[in-house]
Amino acid sequence: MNSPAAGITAGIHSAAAAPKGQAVANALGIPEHRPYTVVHAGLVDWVYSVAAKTRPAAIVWCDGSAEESERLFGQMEAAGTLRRLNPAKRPNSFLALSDPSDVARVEDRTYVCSQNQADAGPNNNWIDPSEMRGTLSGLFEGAMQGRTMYVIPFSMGPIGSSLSEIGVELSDSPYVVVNMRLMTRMGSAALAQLGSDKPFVPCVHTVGAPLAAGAADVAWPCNPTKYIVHFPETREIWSYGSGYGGNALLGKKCFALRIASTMGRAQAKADGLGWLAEHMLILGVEAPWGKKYHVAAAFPSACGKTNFAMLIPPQGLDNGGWKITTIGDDIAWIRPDAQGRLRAINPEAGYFGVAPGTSAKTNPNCMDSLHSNVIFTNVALTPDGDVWWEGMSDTAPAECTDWQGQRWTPEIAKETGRKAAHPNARFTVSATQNPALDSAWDDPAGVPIDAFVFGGRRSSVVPLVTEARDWAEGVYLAATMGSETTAAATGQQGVVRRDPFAMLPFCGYNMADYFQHWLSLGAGLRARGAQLPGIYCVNWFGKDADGKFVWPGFGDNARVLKWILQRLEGEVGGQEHALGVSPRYEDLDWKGLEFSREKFSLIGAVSNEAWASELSDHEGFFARFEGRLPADLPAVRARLQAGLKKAA
Ligand code: SAT
Ligand code: MN
Repeated sequence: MNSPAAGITAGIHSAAAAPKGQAVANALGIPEHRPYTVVHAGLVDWVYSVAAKTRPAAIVWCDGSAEESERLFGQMEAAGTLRRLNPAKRPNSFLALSDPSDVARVEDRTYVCSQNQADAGPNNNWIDPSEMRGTLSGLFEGAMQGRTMYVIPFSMGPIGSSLSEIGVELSDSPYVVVNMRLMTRMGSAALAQLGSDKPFVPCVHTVGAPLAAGAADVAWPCNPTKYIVHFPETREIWSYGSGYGGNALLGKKCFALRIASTMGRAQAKADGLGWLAEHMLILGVEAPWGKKYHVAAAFPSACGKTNFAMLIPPQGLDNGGWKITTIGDDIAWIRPDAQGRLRAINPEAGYFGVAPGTSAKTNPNCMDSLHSNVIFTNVALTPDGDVWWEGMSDTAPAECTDWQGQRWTPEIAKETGRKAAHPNARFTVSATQNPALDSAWDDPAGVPIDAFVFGGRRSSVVPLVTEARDWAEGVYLAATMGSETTAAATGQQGVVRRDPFAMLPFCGYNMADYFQHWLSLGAGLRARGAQLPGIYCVNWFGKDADGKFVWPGFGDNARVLKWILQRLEGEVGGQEHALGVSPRYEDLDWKGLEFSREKFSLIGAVSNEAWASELSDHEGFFARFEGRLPADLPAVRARLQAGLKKAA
C-alpha cells in the first residue's frame, strides 16, 4: 500500500512547481494534468461534467505521492493558507487558521435527500431531491472559477479489501487534498481499484468562493451559505461552502457513515444480513491471560474516542500486563464473515482529532504521534513557531497567537475568556505515526469484534458500566443513549440530546430502520448459530455535587475494559439491576488506584427514580419515529419499566 505518511519527509523543493505527468487536452479547454493513465471512461465523463458546471481554471488528478503533497504544502504556504511550523520543533508540520465562521460540522445545513422523506427519517434534514438538485445546480455554477479542481481518488478501507469501497472527491481546496492524503488511502493505488468500470462514490466539494481573474485570495476561502448534501439512492455527495473537517473531507462522515450506512442496510436485502457503518473506534486488547480481544466503541464527537483508542493501561493493573492497540479512532465498518462472526475494518487511514485537552497526561500515544508531519487547524501558534492549545500543558505560554491570529496571553484569557485554540481545533495525522497502532490495522480481513461499548457524556443518571442481558436490550440502551452536546458541531453546548449509537448526525437513513437493521442483524446471526459480541454501556463523565468528574478516566478506563472482558469469559461477578448488570465495587480491579467505595457509589449505581424518568423520556424520543419504530424497542422498554417497579 501507498503508506500515507511515508512521503512527507523532505522539505519543499519548489513551491511553484507544476504537477508531474501529462497535460491532457480536453473539449472544455481547461488545462488538465494527469500523472497517470485513466481508463475509467465513466469517471472521466463525470469529472468533465462537474468541470463544465463549476468552470475551474485547471484540473489536476492526484496521485497521493509525497511530491504532490509537498508541492501543495508549498503553494499553500506561499498563499498564506498554511503556516509552516518551526522545523526544529515540529518537522513538516503546518498550521491552518480557518475563517471564524467555518469551525465545525454544520448539522443544520446537512441534508439527506432520499426520494421519500420518510426514508431520511426525522433524524435528517430533507429536501426533495429534484428541488435540491436545482439549488445545487445554481450554487455550483461557476463555483470553482479561478481555482484548481483536484480529482482525489481514495479507498475507504485497506486497498483491495473486499470490505473497502472507493470514492472520488472533486475539490477546489488544496487543504482538502493534503488532509485526504493523511485521512484515507488516497491516490493512484485507489484509482487502480476502479479498473475501467467499477462503481465509486462521487463526492463534489467546493469552498464556494470563485476567484475573479487577478483577484487576491483569502487564507481560508468559504461561503456563508453552506450545503452538505447526500443523495442516498444514487450514492452521491455534494458539499458547498465550507472547508472544515467533516464538511469538506467527504470520505469521513459523509461517505464512511451517511452513505456507507445506507449501503450496509441495502446489502441486507441481498444477503439477509448486510453490514454496519458505525461511529466507533476499534481497539485491540491483549489481556494478561494471553488472549487478544477486539472492542468497538461508539461515543459522540469530542467525547474521547481518540483517547480511548490509544489508552495506556495503568502499570498497577496486573503489573502492566495489559496492552491496548489502535485499529481505528472514529469509524468502523463491520461485516459478518462466513462463520457469522462480526469483523471490523477502520475505513480511515489517519486521525482528525480534537486538540484541546490532548496532553502527555491524557493521551501520551497521541502526543507522540504528533511529533511531525501534522496538519493543525485552529490551534494557537507559539512565538517559537510551535503549537499550543488549552490543556496541552499545565502552564500556558506567556504569550501566543490565538486561532484567530490575535495576540493571546493568560491574562487576556482571564479578562475576556478568549481561548487560544478553538474548542474544536483539530490535528490531522497519519495512523502510521501512532506508536500504539495495531499490527492488523491495515489487514484486509479486518478484526473480529468481541464487545461493543456505547458511551455518552452524562453528568448523572448513567452508571459507569452496564452489561446488556441480550442483544435487544443492548440495542435498546444504545438507541436511547444521551449525551451532552460539544463543540464538534455548531449550536448550543452542554444540553442532553438523545444520540442513538452516537449516530444521530451520521445515519444516512431513517433511524427507526437503522434500529431494525441492528435488531435483524443480531437475530439473523443468532439464527445461523453465530456468537454475538457482548453489548456494554459506559459513562466516564459522571460528576459529583461540586460538578467535578468522579471517574479518573483515560488509562483507568482499562479497569472497566478488564471487567468487560472478564464478563465475556464468565470470570467476574456483577449486580443485576433493572437495566442489566453492573459491577459491584469488589468486581472491579482497583490495584494502583485509590478510589473509595463512597466515590464508586456516586457513579456505579442505578437510581431507580432517575431511571423511571429517563425511561419516560425515551418514550418521547421514540415518539419521533411513530409508525416505523421496531416493536422490539417499546417491548424492551416495558420490560425495563417493569423491572424498575419491582426493584422500587
Ligand atoms: O468534523 S468531523 O466530522 O470530521 C469530526 C467530528 O465531528 O467527529
Ligand atoms: Mn467522529
